[in-house]
Amino acid sequence: MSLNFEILSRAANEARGLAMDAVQASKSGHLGLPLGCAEMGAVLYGYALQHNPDKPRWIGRDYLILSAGHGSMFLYAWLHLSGYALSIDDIKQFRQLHSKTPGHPEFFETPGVECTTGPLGQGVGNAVGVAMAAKMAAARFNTAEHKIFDQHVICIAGDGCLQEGVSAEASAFAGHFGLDNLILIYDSNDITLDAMASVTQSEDTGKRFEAYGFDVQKIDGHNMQQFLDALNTAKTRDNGKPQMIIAHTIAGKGIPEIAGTAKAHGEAGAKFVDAARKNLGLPSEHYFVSREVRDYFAEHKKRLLAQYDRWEKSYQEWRTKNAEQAHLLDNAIDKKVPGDLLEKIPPFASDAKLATRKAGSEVLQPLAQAMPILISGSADLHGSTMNYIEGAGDFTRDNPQGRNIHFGIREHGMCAIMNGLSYHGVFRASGATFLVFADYCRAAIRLAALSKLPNIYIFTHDSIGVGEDGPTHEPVETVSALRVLPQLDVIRPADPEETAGAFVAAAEHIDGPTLLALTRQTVPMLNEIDAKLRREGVARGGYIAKRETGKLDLIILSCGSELQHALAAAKQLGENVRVVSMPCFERFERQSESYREEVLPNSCRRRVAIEAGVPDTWYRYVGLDGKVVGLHRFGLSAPGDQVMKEFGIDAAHVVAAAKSL
Ligand SMILES: Cc1ncc(C[n+]2csc(CCOP(=O)(O)OP(=O)(O)O)c2C)c(N)n1
Repeated sequence: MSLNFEILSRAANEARGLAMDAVQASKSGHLGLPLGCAEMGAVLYGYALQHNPDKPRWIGRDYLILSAGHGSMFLYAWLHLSGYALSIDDIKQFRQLHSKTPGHPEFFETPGVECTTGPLGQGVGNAVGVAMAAKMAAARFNTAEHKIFDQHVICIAGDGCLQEGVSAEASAFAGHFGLDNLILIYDSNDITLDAMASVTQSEDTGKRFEAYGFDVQKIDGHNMQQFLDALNTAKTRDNGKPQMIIAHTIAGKGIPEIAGTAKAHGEAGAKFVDAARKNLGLPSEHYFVSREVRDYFAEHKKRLLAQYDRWEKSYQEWRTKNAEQAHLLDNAIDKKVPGDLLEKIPPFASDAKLATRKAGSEVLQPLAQAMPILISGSADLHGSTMNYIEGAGDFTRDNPQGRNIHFGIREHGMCAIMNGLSYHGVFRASGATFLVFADYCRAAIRLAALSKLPNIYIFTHDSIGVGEDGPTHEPVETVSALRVLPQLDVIRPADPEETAGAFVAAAEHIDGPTLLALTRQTVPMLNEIDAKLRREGVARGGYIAKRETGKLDLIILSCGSELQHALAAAKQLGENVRVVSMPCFERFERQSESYREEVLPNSCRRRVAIEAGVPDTWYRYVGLDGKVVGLHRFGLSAPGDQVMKEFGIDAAHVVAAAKSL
């Protein structure tokens, strides 16, 4: 079958019309991209993409990721025309309360939306992650006879996406690891939001991507044949290179008053829409889709479903012949986690002296064995973060089965790529760096939380206990800053047994990300707390680590490497003192009110918390009457125990604080 230019041009203009009507009605949104990329949308959705509108999560589909998420009406228009469960009424609700058509694409909210995008550049990182996951899945599950995973990942990015550093990190990674299933379409329209792109960029982006290891083609993005040829070339070149198509387009094409200028980017064109619609041959009826275009897409959908059926038949054969692999894949997609993970982790010797990062390393091995889909990467710090899966190999061009990912010194890219792995939906992504660099990752972690991706962040060197490396490497505000991110579990375990509980809690938490904050320095085994309680208590977020023997009149709260000081202080303060271990605020908040009241009874207002960091988040639990032993300044370069001492992070200061209440 060849391209039917006439009907696809018409579809492009009708998609333009849908974008214009929706933006006009909501008095907000972005017209530049949906209008500028309309011809490419027609070729992709009307011809080239392998997908199934009735089964948006079909594992054999091509992925289309709109990194330039502000152009969301592009996606909504084409998903609607393609026959996804996205009605014209949904389009009419663009950007309205609880609609399926939010301002920027949100994963979960709209069938056919692969990733939450909007913060520019993230989608490029996501696409790289999806492409990596697709490579891994092909290597793990395809057989000579059955190619279950055989797809392309197409990403549409604008100048903004490619100006952002995260896309550079991710693209360099894609080039290095030879992700030739990735096709990056650069919507090169020479404009950004404020001005012409030339005001802020003069680099040769094509050359830059060639230097990353991409193949680069340049086309007129309004020429459907050129675009299709470029797509086909990109799909069939077998040279181990990711592909870039630089599509020169006119932003806002169809509204002459603003087309090709920075005004086209947003909703400024909305006031010219009535005339523009006429010029495009659209009738006065808004949200118009012609019978011919509807018929074309209905026919096209039949072709897509037939293609899907062929895949499904081969898939069923594969399932019969590879029952064990099929079972593994089912469990992976359903995010099933083995129920007995805690039992798989041997107890730590009661006289062990380990940093929690080292304990984490020991915990990770049996977990990784029990969860063959668990992937563990590090931003060039495996040696320090200690999250290398022994015997699982490294992910490389030649070994896509490898489960250890060397992300390089690309923390932001790593986290955006991890999001892509999770969006893909087969693998569990974990990644590691020093906790202080969570700030480099934050934009991607925030999106993981928003999209409820079950990522596991193994972030080590979690306090001033880092010591000699000094204040640049000593997080003081980082744990608290992460605690305020909605939908992110932050777990800071106190000793090796709590670390075991923390890793299992993270593995079992499948509807959102978990960040594990682990120490660089050795911590003692807290044997005075029952080992089973330490392991299982973490899952509840907070638990009574030491119960008072007399009448309760003081509660000391802590977590991580400071819990030892809370316990030591309690010994000095006598029988009426309770110690609460609070490794994860978010998990504790999800417990029943009665459980929370049992652990932290309202009646006891004499409370002290200790953490080697800024005190603010602890006031939630110690209240106005309580005190927090912490620090409100940056750390120091010196041996870690001396830095702790210098700032009074010890039992003596807890005792003093308690006595002062
Ligand atoms: C990280 C980030 N910074 C800034 C913005 C705000 N913003 C949204 S679109 C845009 C302009 C992007 O230009 P381009 O990618 O060329 O998009 P076009 O104007 O062609 O639609 C800006 C600055 C954002 N969404 N994300």
